Amino acid sequence: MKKVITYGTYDLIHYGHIRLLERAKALGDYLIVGVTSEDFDKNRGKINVQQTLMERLEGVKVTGIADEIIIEEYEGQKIDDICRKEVDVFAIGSDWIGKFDYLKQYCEVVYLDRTEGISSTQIRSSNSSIRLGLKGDAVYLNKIDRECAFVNGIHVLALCSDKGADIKCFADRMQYDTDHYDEFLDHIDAVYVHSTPAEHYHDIVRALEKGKHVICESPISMRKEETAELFELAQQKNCVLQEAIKTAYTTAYARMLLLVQSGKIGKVVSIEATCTSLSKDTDAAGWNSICSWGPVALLPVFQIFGLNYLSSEMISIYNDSHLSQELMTNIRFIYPQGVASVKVGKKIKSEGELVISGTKGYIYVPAPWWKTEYFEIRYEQLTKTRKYYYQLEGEGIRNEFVSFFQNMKGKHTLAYISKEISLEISGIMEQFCTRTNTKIILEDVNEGN
Ligand code: C2G
Repeated sequence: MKKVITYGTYDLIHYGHIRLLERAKALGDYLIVGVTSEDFDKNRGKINVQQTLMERLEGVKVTGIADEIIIEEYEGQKIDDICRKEVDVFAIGSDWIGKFDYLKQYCEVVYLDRTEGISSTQIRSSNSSIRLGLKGDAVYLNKIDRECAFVNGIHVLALCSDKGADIKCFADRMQYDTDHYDEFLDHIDAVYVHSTPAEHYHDIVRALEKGKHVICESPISMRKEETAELFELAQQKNCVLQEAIKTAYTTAYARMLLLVQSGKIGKVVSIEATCTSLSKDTDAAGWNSICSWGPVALLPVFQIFGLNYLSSEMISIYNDSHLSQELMTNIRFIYPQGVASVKVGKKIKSEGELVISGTKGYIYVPAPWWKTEYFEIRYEQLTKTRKYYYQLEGEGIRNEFVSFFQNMKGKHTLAYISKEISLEISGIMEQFCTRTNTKIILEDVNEGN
């Protein structure tokens, strides 16, 4: 019996896939089809897959062409499969020409002509293309534009900014200044807001009132009540309102949370998160340390311990009596099950690590933990240390926009930051601004060279 094997994602299975399977099968008597797992696809940069692995397996199954279906989970698995299953022919589409020649030492390799004029990418885009506009002045918008190019179905086509010239990527696309925000909104389906924290609320209200979906760089607003109002408006208008904290969408962070929840370090009793950066434009446009770093540092605390803390204390250190030059802020939360401490600063430097301590061991995420690909679970016995690595493409921004896209399409599978957490984050911003429950330290710092 001549055995043939082929591999693919088979997302939204189409005529091109079916033709390939038929021709592969015709090369022998028995066809094995390897369907890629979600992790495998993510690792090779394929992030826009719309169907789950189960749906894709089912898609291949109903064609009735495959004699056996397996899951492709790891790099190098093809060699393993070919040897173990005594495969005679490896077949794949001509878009891979040359890439699998290394398999020739194990079996015959055949590249079959790809069917022109059809692809999953095309189907995904035509199903549902979203016109995205960017609102704000930050240079960070360049990054968003660059990363959105990897997200199928999202097209960035307009910018609304006072400093359009600084945002390099927009030379040949629509640009509006902030006086024309309403006109800008008329040209898009969804907006990414990264104006100043104080402007977020108004920018979001106007977008939602026009029925536009919103993804807003955290914090959504500086007052808990306002954020609640925005979520209500979003619901009335049937729009998505999503908080953008890119860390939440990185694979390493998401997996780390799952390991904590599954009890790998026992019961969690302490969380310490530090985020600092030294930048010249400190506090530019209201992006002080609590707005810039607070939401990301608070995220693991609220996601692991929840929101029912018994008490909290905020300590802010300033180096001027007008309280305009904040050096750093520390927030301590007391929970029934333990304590959490968050340290953020834009005029100090510290080790930007995350440590989650439990009754059996602890998780250590090295600096800069908010964009890490790597973490360790450590135990009393050093030999028991486990290291985890998950490749990070685009600092989490790509996944963030895939999640936003899926939310807009009504698939809530990737909503990582709950509304309740968004509300609590705004509450902390409010606490900082009103100095409620806050200790102030005035540090007379004479900066040396
Ligand atoms: N295909 C084709 N014609 C198309 C589209 C796809 O012949 N119009 C072929 C591809 O060449 C591939 C198979 O159908 O052989 C599955 O395609 P995808 O689902 O896009 O999977 P792909 O990313 O090519 O995965 O490690 C190799 C991968 O597993 C192959």
